Amino acid sequence: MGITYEDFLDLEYDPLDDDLVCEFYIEPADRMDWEAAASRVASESSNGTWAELQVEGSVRDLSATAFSIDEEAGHIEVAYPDALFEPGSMPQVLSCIAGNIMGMKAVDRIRLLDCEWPVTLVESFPGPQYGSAVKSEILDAGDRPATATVPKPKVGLTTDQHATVGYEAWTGGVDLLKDDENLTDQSFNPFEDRLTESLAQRDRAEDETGETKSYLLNVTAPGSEMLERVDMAAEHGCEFVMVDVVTTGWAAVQQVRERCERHGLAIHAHRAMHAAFDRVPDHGVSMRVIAQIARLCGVDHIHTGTAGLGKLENEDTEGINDWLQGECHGLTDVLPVASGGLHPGLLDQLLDELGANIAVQAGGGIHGHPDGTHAGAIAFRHAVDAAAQGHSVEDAATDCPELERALEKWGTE
Ligand code: CAP
Ligand code: MG
Repeated sequence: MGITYEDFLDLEYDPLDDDLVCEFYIEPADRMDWEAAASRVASESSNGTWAELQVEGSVRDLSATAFSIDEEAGHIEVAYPDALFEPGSMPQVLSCIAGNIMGMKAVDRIRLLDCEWPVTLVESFPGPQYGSAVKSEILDAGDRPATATVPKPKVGLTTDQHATVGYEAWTGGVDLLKDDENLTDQSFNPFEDRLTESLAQRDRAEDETGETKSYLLNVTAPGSEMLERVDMAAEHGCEFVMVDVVTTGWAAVQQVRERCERHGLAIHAHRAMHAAFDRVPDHGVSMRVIAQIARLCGVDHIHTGTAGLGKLENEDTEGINDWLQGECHGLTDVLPVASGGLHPGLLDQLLDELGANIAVQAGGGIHGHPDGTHAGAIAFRHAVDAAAQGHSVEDAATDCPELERALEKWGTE
């Protein structure tokens, strides 16, 4: 007898400590019962295929097992043996648990919802170097959220305009200047010029404010160019680099993590394109799992949304943040970044939802202030400080005219 789909289903199976357990949402295709669909998911994502295979030896030890089916919720659980995975290779892990199965005809819909990562696999990844400790080890943010801003328009500012916006934001009270996700090395604002001019303004702002300021420089680039940009960032005195982790790909993120360790650089992860995987709620890969992958690969910050406030669709920001900051076999935590349509009028609600151990980021909500970037940064920082101490933004506005103007413009919704 060869290996068939049925061999991948065992509803009595009790996962081993070093199994990777994945929870999926599935909708079986027409004429496919739940057991048949679940066993096909386990088979195609480990070592089975559509045809019965005649093989000898220990090959069965690498098969996954679908061990739980909840038809009402549409959830199944699959346990993967440790030996199926190449230690420390995120691309290989994802080619199993989020690979061919995403397109298989046995299911009309399939979404990887959550993973329980075993200690063996976790220990094969580096995890973050700093995580939320960046707030005190690199920045002066202490118990309040770290604050960041991204110059707007996203692209098109000259290098000089970009660095000037940075100076105004830093001196207004923002900790971090961030590049936008689609700003890398274009002719209107070349990478190296931007790096040197922005850091010169950063140094000026630090002298004037007496606070530590830093720059999230977008090093996203193809091939070895990205590592050269990491080296350049370190040589010029950056403390962070920023990477578009989804468009770049996890193998490249792992390379950057290795290189950043050499320089002691922290990694800010922007997640542009994540919604291609996680926006449709019954298919793809959840943001929760994308965030887990990012933590294992070793980013220090990752965008996780704004708890339903702001301009973008969000998946359970609070639950994702709890995972990123919870225990996972000794991995360092990650500082979640709330961003996307934020303005000062939302900050007390945001902190009520997410607490203060986050970074808050605003583009339009700072540069769109009626009195410009500097005033916008003052308003934003004042609102963050007040919200972190449990005050409403309205109360905080009574002694901050810049915040009052921001609330007049944008309100509190
Ligand atoms: C924010 C932002 C970020 C988004 C990404 C933007 O600008 O720079 O890229 O926050 O979303 O370009 O939209 P605004 P997410 O403050 O002007 O909205 O954090 O959800 O990945
Ligand atoms: Mg952006």
